[in-house]
Amino acid sequence: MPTPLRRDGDLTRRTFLLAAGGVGVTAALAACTPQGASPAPATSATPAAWTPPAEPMAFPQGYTWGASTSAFQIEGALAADGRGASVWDTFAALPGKIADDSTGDPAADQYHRYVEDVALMSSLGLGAYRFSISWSRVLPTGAGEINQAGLDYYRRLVDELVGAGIRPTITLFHWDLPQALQDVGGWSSRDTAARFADYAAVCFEALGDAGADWLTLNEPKTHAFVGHWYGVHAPGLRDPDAAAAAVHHQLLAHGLAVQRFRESSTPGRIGAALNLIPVIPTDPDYPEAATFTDARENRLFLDPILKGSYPDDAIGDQAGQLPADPAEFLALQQPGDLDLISSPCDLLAIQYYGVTGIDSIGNTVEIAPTSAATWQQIDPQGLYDLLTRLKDEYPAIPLILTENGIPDATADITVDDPDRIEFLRSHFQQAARAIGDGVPLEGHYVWSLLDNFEWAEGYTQRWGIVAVDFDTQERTPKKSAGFFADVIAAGAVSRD
Ligand code: IFM
Repeated sequence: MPTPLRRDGDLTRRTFLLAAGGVGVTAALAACTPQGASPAPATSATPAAWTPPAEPMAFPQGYTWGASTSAFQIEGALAADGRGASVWDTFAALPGKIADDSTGDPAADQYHRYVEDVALMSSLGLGAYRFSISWSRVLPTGAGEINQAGLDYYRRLVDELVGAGIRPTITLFHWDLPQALQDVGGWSSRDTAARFADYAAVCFEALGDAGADWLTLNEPKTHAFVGHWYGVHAPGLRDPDAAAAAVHHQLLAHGLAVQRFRESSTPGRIGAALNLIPVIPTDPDYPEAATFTDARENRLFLDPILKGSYPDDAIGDQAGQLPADPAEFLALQQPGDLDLISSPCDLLAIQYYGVTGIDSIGNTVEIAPTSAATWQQIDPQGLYDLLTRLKDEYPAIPLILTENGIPDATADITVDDPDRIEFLRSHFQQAARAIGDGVPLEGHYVWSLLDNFEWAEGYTQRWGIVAVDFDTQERTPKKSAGFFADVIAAGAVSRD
């Protein structure tokens, strides 16, 4: 059985000592969930075991520098041009679900301001822009007749990007399932995977000429766990078996879409975007719960896609496991499913926000400083550990890091973001270090281009390198955007 990630002995010991003063909370690690929050104890920053060299660390020629967003978080225009409702429209309208009672309208109104936003990207020197397509803009009921006006929006956006020399990286599903599909079972239903493949084929046909990098799913873990188990995201279910079904059916959807991509001979590359998290046992004598947590958080998604099998320790009633019925999960799987899910991909996209400690009984332990998003335990070296683990334990595949970032320390609009500069600098350094050690990392995308609708947190967390005034829609690059532009221009990150 693979062991969860461990550092060198030094760090493990230090981590353990820090953990002794940490706060245990029920394990809830998928990104964006307030359930991951624990009152932040005054832990000192975890000192890195590695220090960057004095000279700037250069990135390879052709390294992709990008920024990411997603449709529901930035587009606004929820009622424009025939768009259908998604589960997030429904969920955000329920009282008490969103911290500030906001909705996805107007968000950053990119639907109407994409020209300005692409110009902004150009001014920063971005080589790629990752956005997602709203399924219900293209197919308002999730299937059937195409809404040409919705599809045309993405055509205009792609053309604008390509015209500016910016490569589109297109996510097909970033959690905004058409409500009409939720009404007939959502991801609990196997049929949703087939509907997704049809929708993907529509997008390949309409936008395939751009030679984009395509990402089938964004963070299937977060959508399955936070949306179907914790009930904190849409569709708001609290049912571990529904979460397990959402895992399998999303992964099946991924495999079917990869197959349609190959059949259509669409130029470009395809893969999935997984949020992964190093899991560090805080009691080295009892690492089992951390091993199960690693299975649930990481291997449950990596293994089927890259190895064609599910780990046998991710689901069950042990501390750290997804508490669904393993027999029910097995019954969802039909012959050939895992072959489909492991259809060869061109790349693996990973999203990295930090690490977690797990104690002997499966509680989350704070072992690193958190950001304003208290689920996020910041540890740049964890990125290096994760990247080298992928190289060492999985079949070789090009990697791109499609999300990496922190929220501002304040909910108020600001352009002064020294923490983000430090976060980016230290993560760029660890990425360069990993590349130097043979990791096939080809690009790094910051989350996020713009302040936006941060799901259950509404507009109370600002993750952009560009500030957005949601009243006027004025965009103002933060200091971190200037820092990022300098790194891009230099093709290198310096020590400080
Ligand atoms: O905003 C989210 C994004 O939608 C998915 N990954 C994590 C980000 C920050 O929580």
